[in-house]
Amino acid sequence: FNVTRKLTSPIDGQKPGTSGLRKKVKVFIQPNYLENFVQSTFNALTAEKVRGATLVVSGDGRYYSKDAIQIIVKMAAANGVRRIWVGQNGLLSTPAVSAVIRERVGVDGSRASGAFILTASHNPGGPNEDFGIKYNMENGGPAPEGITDKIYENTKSIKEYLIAEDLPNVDISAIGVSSFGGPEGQFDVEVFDSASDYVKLMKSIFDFESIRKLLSSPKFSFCYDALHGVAGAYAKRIFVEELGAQESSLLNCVPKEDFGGGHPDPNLTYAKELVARMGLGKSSSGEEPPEFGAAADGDADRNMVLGKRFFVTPSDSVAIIAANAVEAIPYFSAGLKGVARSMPTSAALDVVAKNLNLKFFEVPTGWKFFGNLMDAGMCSVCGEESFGTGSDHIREKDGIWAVLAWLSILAYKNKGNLDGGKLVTVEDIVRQHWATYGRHYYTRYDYENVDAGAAKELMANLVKLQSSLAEVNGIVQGIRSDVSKVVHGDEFEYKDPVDGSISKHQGIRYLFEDGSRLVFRLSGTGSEGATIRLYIEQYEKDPSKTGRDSQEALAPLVEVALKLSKMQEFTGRSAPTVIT
Ligand code: VG1
Ligand code: CO
Repeated sequence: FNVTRKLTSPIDGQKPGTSGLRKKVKVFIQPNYLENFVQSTFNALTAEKVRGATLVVSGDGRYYSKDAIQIIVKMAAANGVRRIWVGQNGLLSTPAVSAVIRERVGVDGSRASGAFILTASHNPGGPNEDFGIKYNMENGGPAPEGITDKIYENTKSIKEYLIAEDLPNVDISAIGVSSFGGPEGQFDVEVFDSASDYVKLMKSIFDFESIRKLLSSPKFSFCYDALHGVAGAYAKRIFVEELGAQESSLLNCVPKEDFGGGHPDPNLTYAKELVARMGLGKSSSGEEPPEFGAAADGDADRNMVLGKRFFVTPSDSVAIIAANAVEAIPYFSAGLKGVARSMPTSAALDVVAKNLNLKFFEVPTGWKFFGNLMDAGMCSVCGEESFGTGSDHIREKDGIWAVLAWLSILAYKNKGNLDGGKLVTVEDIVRQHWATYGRHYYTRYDYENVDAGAAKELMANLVKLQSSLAEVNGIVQGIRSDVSKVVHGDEFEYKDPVDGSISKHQGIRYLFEDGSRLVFRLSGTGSEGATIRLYIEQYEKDPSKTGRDSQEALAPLVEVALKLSKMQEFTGRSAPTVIT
């Protein structure tokens, strides 16, 4: 093939967000849009990470992925990349990409040093919906801010990109290697099985035999909903083939370019079928629900865990996994190096860390911040309130890992129970956890696609208010006299303990005397307008009061948050788009 230099000019708005660049497909298919971003990424990396390198290109299989893969392959060839690895049919979950970078050895003995992941995660897909791209580094984690800032700077001054226009399209449906000759020598594209490296890694972490026993017990029943995302490709291999679950326990496990028209976001609003099957919500079928249910998002890094008629908040989930990991999961048997959560995630994990005397870190939203801690050996288990949970086995959150972690805990707690005795359920485990550690009532209100200017004004007003706590407390007590006092207000700022880098403006916090918190943030993953996220949390230590309905327990704080922020005045919205 030959290398062509194509003239181009900068296109506005290519700043990567919390997790890469996410835009409507219509934006991505504009001439030069993808090409500019990919070339800007190559230019942001040091030469040895491009020339002669092996890179992974794949994603959640959403609409436009197949075209994007061919373009990126041609650009990689022209930029001197030696080898591209593609998951069969272009499918690799985000956690699988991380595992592939860290673990996989190519047919010729090569190792990968980076990846383009093609996904917009939990955002819908299809010609009128979202596409996305992000770059991961040699540790298997998302590019740090230093690199994403550089990519953005490059997109603002780009003048040309390199592409091997005459390279034929590669057949990504068949496993095998295609080799081509270019001006600098050989270029290979290796298509490989999307699941096998990931399955191997999971088998090295968990005790599959004990999970298999749990799943085959007549007392236990299981259900998994991939929402037509890429998790389906892994669910079948792991839950059915390896662990013996019934095929009928898989819902929506065929990956689709448009996720079947749905919103591949595993929460109580969007995972409707699973929620109904689990006996939650209004549309319950009347049949006896399974003991355990879980769902994933489009790229399979998120998870929702449910028990029979019972919802586990993601903030509780990471705390419970951390509290039980050493006993229940072989990978952690030597102990946890530390635990971490994102700032808006509830403090349930903090209490576990304190009780078990574990190192603890609070980082800004987004997985990239956990990676540095893990690379430095300071963190084993971490999580976010946004249905993200994971560990240092890779450098991304991992939806299927979280499900296997819960199944491991259930298997461990039920060791002697599967033949005789009563099953210890998901709900039992959570209630027991609350009795030991106290409960963090928690909810998140999302206001999606709000006018960007209005959202900015709302945030600015909240920051301004923080200059006088006396004034804030006056307002708060005027709204509800039954909430405690605000003792601190700030904009969260993080200094990375490993590399010393500082991330500012990571969300506005109001901290109350009794441990309650209100947090306000603007989303960095939306593709249109602005999304305001409001996080509300209240700690209850008294075991006799940990069983209340969460929305009811939080009602006073919710009222304070909405009135204090003047949500309706600024946004015109009387209710959030989604409550989780
Ligand atoms: C959201 C979540 C955040 C998560 C991010 C990426 O970001 O709040 O916790 O890490 O999505 O997850 P934001 O900026 O919209 O609040 V995923 O599964 O979309 O890669
Ligand atoms: Co995701």
